Amino acid sequence: MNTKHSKVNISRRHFLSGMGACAAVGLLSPSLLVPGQARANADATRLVLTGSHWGAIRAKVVNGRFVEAIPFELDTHPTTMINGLADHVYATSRVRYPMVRVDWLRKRHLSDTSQRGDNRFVRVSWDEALDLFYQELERVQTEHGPSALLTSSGWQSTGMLHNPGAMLSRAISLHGTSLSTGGDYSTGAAQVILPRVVGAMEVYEQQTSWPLVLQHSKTIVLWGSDPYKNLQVAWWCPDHDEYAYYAQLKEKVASGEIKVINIDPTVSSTHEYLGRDKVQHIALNPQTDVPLQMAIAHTIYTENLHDKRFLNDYCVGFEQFLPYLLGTTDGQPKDAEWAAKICGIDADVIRTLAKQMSTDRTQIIAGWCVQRMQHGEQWAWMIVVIAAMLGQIGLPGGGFGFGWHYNGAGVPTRKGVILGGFSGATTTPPIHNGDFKNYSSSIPIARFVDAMLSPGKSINWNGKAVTLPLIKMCVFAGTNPFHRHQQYNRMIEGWKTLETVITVDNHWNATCRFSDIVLPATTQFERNDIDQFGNHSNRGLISMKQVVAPQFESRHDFDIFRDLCKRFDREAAFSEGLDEMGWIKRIYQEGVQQGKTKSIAMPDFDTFWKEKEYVEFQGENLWVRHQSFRDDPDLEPLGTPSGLIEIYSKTIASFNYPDCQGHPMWFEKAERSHGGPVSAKFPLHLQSCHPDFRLHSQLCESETLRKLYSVDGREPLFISPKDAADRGIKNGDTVRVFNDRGQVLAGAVVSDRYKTGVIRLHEGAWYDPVWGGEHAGLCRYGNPNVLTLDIGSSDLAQATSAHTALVQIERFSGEAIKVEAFNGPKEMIAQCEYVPKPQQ
Ligand SMILES: Nc1nc2c(c(=O)[nH]1)N[C@H]1C(S)=C(S)[C@@H](COP(=O)(O)OP(=O)(O)OC[C@H]3O[C@@H](n4cnc5c(=O)[nH]c(N)nc54)[C@H](O)[C@@H]3O)O[C@H]1N2
Ligand SMILES: Nc1nc2c(c(=O)[nH]1)N[C@H]1C(S)=C(S)[C@@H](COP(=O)(O)OP(=O)(O)OC[C@H]3O[C@@H](n4cnc5c(=O)[nH]c(N)nc54)[C@H](O)[C@@H]3O)O[C@H]1N2
Ligand SMILES: [Mo]
Repeated sequence: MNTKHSKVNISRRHFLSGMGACAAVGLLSPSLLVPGQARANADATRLVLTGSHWGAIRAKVVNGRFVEAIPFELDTHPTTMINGLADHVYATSRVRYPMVRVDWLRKRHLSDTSQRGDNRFVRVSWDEALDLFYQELERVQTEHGPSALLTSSGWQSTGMLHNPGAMLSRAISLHGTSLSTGGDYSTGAAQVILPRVVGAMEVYEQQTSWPLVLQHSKTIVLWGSDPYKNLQVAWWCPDHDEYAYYAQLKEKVASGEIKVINIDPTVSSTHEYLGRDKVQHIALNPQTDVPLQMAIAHTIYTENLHDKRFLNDYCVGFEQFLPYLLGTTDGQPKDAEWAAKICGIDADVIRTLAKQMSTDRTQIIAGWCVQRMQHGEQWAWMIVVIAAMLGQIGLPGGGFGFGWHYNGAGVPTRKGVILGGFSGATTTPPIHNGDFKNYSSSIPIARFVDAMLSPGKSINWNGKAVTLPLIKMCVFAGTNPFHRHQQYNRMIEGWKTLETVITVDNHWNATCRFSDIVLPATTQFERNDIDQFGNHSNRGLISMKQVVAPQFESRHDFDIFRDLCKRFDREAAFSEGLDEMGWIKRIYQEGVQQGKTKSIAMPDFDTFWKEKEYVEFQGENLWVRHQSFRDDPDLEPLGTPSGLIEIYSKTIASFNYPDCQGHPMWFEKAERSHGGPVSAKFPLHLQSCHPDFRLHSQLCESETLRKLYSVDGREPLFISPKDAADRGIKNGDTVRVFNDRGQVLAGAVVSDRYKTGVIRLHEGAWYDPVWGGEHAGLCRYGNPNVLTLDIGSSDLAQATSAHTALVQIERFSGEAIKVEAFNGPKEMIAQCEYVPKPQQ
């Protein structure tokens, strides 16, 4: 099932490495090694170097068409996903022209917003579209003020210049102040709790160098983490160097030198890669990690295996936590017997696991899915508490880490430069600087639909009170809220209260469908840019050369937002007088200056751009996370109030939140499978993990990739053999997945990698409503967020709880319904008649 080293790529790698360079070059002619410019003129076939979230490629262009993505020579572990990159340019779903929703074009902000989702749009000129955009900004600022305007971006594309989020942000803030948001969907709970516990976010940081882990660790615990799948993509262009270390880990697991334990309801891709039978699987019930953690802590303590010196010298508050752990406060010892009933793991297995973790060096590798749940903060906190009790934090191959599956963590960092890029900030003051009218000026991003539904409501957020604003207008660039957010039918209700929604995107996804104005952006393959090569590894810099001309009427985000700024006389403040190449040159030259301060020599810009096309940095530094703190806690204190690890946090206790108190605790979930709340009605836990063959919703548009995983044209629904048999479901059947929040169709894939009671629909599957905006409306393709629950993780982080959701499944026996998600809008003429939705 996993995607790395697909046949295609494996054979290509072997092909390249198995022959002399000349032979390979001959076959891939024109030469890989001649300068880009010469290549460009060579003949009708060109190879163009560029980077992406999926890695660097040589894009093969034949007669002006991008036909194939060939892995960059320095990427020895390319992902299968690059085979979808040409489709990213040419898919049927490309946004071709500026489009305005029929009724909005007639009545502007007074339109019938319940028609959103019916997908009927009118093509307009760029000038008309940008005039409308500007007029709406002006109207909302004057009529309602900054609290009524929300902008947001997300995973967009790589590139230091073409950063749609920064462009959106700069353009809007040159016009007027607007709502700001905090947190993100990735690590919303962990990034709020961990700074209070260990003084740093932990999630996005570099981890201990792999060579040290491979040398020192005896036990590696993968706790809800699937690096092998998730490292395929990265924020900047990945080099995929970390995969070489996973290959070494595999060898050490095979030889018995390192023991790997996978705590996960499923056999993850990493588990499968390391060897199904070589890895110990703790297939706990979903959402029950905290009871398991408590029982591990209880065993470590009662067996006297805890490191008293570490708890004493490096931590505060173990004594306040202990009465809860032992049950003196609530009469319930959090022992293995207690936990076994909740998490479905035998008490003996839990005790053995605790002892195994206490023997020799243990590295805990924690992912992020388990914090993307109700009370997700508690699990992250308990990871730290267990590691503190083991006393190995700051030792090579010991302690905890929350970022191993992301941005190539663990690959030693090279000495290099980090480019600045186009910034969303500006020193030019805004034209409109209105009053927030007692509404808060910042909200947690995952609660933005709460604001639409309950403006004026007060909620708690990390020690502050937030008054949710009355939002009238949203602008999105580089994010797809109709993939990202939870519980769409609730979101659609909130969406109706918005007067105007503007989206800049390159694919006609469901967010475009639910917008009023849609502006077509170029893809990254239609522009020039520059990127980091490698993330934590800092392997180098890479030029991103334009592969093909902009398709249809798409324009670069840079030009779109610059022309918007022209309408209020801020063009110069936006562009700083530079064009695309001017910016790229400036970004590079700032890097050269930075390099000088670090004694790193870099070629001049012309040599870089026209000849070398990439720069490789040298000097790998081995490093141990938290070592400086361990070596000298007085000189290198953590950023917590005590400077130490806070097993008990006075600050959090002082907030008096019922769902996040002074020390980690087990709280029952709103919905939980395996006998928990709501499971009698909806017995199956819905995982909406990150996809094997996509980056969220990006590349779902690729038919080439969909052929690898879709089932009869729909998103795969992974289900255990028993759950399938109980429902008479066979591999390849179309199934209906439903709960009280909605329903979707999907194609069954029966897999013994899933525990009974656990099913999966990957996040990012395109939402394909039969009639947009209707509650009962079925999603024809299989998007999980139709079914997920939209509540905050707790009063502390107010993060998404996407993974707290139960469903039921049945074989779908209705008439075959065609998937329409990838076909773009229905183009209407401005005078077309209103067609009401059919009554359901
Ligand atoms: N149920 C569930 N939901 C989840 C998650 C989960 O685990 N379960 N995970 C959450 C997480 S961790 C995340 S990070 C979010 C991700 O949520 P998003 O960041 O919203 O996801 P993407 O699909 O990457 O959306 C990026 C959008 O940018 C567009 N785009 C690409 N290039 C450009 C460009 O150059 N210009 C412009 N203007 N647009 C461009 C793409 O076409 C796409 O529509 O999803 C969250 N949602
Ligand atoms: N291929 C690919 N890689 C990606 C992305 C992508 O879209 N595609 N997105 C990137 C982004 S933005 C992010 S935020 C990260 C996401 O990183 P994560 O959130 O860590 O990734 P997931 O794969 O969703 O989940 C990791 C593991 O958690 C397990 N899990 C689920 N529920 C439970 C539970 O109740 N208990 C335990 N113990 N384990 C559980 C899942 O079975 C899965 O194996 O991935 C990044 N990498
Ligand atoms: Mo994420």
